Amino acid sequence: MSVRALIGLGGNLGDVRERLDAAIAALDALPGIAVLARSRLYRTPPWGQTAQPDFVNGAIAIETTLPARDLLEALLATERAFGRIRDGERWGPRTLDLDLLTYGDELIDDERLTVPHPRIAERAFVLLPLADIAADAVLPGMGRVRDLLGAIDTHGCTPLS
Ligand code: X6L
Ligand code: MG
Ligand code: MG
Repeated sequence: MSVRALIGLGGNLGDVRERLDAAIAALDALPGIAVLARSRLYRTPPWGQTAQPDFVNGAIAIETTLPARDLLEALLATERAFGRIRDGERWGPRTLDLDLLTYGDELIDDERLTVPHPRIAERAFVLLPLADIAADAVLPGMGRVRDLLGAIDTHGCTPLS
């Protein structure tokens, strides 16, 4: 039994492009995860805490045999392997952020995990890369990626060459 999941990637410290390439390869190498597609990478202005460097963001589609909770743990372990330090600063700069956006068509909402990620529909830095690989995907309870993207402002977000 395998499930298709969508994962958002980002970072804004050091050589993010190189790190995202390496992180995607590391995820693909894990037992139970196969990368199906990857988006372009985008330079995006920082949201939330705006006094920090621009981000590089992307997205991947994977096929996985891992339960959602195990997949989340694999993402967090990969963040740590690529230098992510969670020091309590909520929206601060980071080397690598891996967000579980969707897990099949499941709706999950517990203390560890909320899927689909509740803020996808507002965020150009998530929807732009998602539209590269899953424009026709319907995010459970939210709508089609293409339609969500059409409803927001994407200015300031540009594909890396
Ligand atoms: C008001 C208050 C408006 C808070 C927005 C938005 C907070 C996004 C946090 C917000 C608010 C976030 C990334 C980022 C972060 C990223 C870009 C977050 C968590 N992560 N900006 N800011 N890319 N461009 O991956 O998403 S911090
Ligand atoms: Mg994030
Ligand atoms: Mg995160």
